[in-house]
Amino acid sequence: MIKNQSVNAWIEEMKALVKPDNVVVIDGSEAQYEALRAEACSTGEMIKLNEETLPGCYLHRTAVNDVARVEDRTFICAKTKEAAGPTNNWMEPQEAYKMLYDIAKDSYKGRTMYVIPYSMGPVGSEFSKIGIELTDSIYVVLNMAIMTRVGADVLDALGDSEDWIRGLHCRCEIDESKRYICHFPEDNTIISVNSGYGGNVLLGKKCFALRIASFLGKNEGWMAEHMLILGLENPKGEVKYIAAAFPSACGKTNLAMLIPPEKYRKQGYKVWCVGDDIAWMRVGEDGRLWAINPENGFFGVAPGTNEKSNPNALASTRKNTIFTNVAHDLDTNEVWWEGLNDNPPTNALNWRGEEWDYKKYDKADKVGTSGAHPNSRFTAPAENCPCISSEFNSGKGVPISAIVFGGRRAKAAPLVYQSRDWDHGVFVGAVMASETTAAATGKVGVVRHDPMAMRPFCGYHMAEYFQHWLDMGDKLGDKAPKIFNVNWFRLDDDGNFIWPGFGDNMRVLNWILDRCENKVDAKETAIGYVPNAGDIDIEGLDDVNADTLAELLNVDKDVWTAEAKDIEEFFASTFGDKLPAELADSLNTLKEKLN
Ligand code: GTP
Ligand code: SPV
Ligand code: MN
Repeated sequence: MIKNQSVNAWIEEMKALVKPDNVVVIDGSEAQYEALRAEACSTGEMIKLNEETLPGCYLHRTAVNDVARVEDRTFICAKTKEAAGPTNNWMEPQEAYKMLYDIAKDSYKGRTMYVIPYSMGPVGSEFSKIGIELTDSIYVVLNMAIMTRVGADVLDALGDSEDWIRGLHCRCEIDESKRYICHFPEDNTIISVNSGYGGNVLLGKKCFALRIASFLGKNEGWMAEHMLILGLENPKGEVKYIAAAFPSACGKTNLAMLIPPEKYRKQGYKVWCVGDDIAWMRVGEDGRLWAINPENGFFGVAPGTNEKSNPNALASTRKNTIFTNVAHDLDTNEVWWEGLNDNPPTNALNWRGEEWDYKKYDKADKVGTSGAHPNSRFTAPAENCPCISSEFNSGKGVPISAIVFGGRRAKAAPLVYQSRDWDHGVFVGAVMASETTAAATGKVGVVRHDPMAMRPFCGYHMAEYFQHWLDMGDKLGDKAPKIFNVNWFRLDDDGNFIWPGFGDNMRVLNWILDRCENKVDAKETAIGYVPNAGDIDIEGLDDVNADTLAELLNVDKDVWTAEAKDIEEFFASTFGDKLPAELADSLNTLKEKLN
């Protein structure tokens, strides 16, 4: 069925290595998917959920040791360690291939090799790139079918080109001690062994669309970013697009699909979702920055998703969705997670598949006592989303007016501020810090530097990545989007969120777009422009008054002096003299302005 010589040659090579019993090429037909779903249900790999209330939906549980991305086992196997840079793990490519091939050898014996031809981006768009993933997991096939564009038309679009990304996934024995997620940017190759969890195995997503693509983007003059894309429509029917980078589990899906507060809805404001996790951006013919979402679905965090926080995400999961590591209500054959509602099921299995008693839930031990794993996820088709943008399938992309960075910061970062210009905006992105979350293994809640929310996803030296951002700014000139920073996660002294967040974040987006159109003034501070009191609309918010807003917007001199010292240490210890001069200049300006 596959005509492309380079694809066939590689499949033959991999077959000889992993020795599958048979090979199935995924053609994108519903009949083939349906047969795979049935097979996965017959082996227990997936559980069919209530067909009346959740048509076409399935539950899957990963191994207990395999529930998140593994950053400490993720490698950039560039020729030199220097090319991978200080923020990546590195392995010498030939050594890495040898180690991985030893692990992968014969690992498909008794199994089927599924060949998934997929496109990141609409098939045929000039933004799009094609990958072939080989996997021995039906769960991976069915997730890729939702998350990417899969099938025969992708092979047609590829033709006999050799420009495609190789991805080999081997479940092996799901042995943590032999789990590796390796990228060979110079060979357009990804190899993932001993995992079955999302970001480690859906190779189109973080591995290709960010780690490999960021490297391609640097060489080809475009950008691959960990960003949502949304369109904000005003009452006149004009739509302006915003791209926003927040680290994992810091609110991209929620912001991308937000429903404006009632007052704004009545006036005619709407938010349209173009993407919730990844943006590929390039300079268009008109000189502006244009973006597409290379994905075709949402791999979203389940806990906390509910009718109030994110009704659009919830609606997206009501059909043809795969749920991973959530609780299973045995009475209704439906799914449940913490934060869905206040009625946990009383006859249920937890994410491990064990009988579960919601009364034993202990906030201090979420992983041990919750029904759903804190990093449990839904894989939902983008077409299910009630607010999906009419531009979603446009191969042309959407023009970006504003770029927003943000993270989880209990103190320091104010609700919103604007950088002075593009180069300063690159500094604002480069000094992002955020509390770690359950999306990756390791300790949760530790503040770490996560430049542009790309620390785990940048496929090359991060100082060069900063330089690439600066170069893009030079190309864009006065057509460059304005750059902002937001923080929805400021805490009061009792540990409660001060800002209501979710739909009310629209109030901040409005200020951002007003700034882009020079419609509103701002106050200059040491860190950048902050809204004047009165310019963030708080009407109708019960828990936010003028004093609270002042607190949210406050730039505390002592806190920022400490922050500047921390940034200086981070820059010096991580990048040394590879740090672009523009960023060192911005740091000096910050220190001067604080004095
Ligand atoms: P990844 O898929 O891992 O990249 O995550 P994401 O950035 O898309 O994060 P997501 O929108 O799924 O949100 C993660 C968690 O943050 C969820 O538990 C949300 O309920 C919570 N969250 C999102 N937005 C807000 C907000 O504005 N305020 C508060 N307090 N919590 C939020
Ligand atoms: C993230 O961790 O940022 C995700 C989920 O979006 S994963 O696909 O696992 O990377
Ligand atoms: Mn993400």
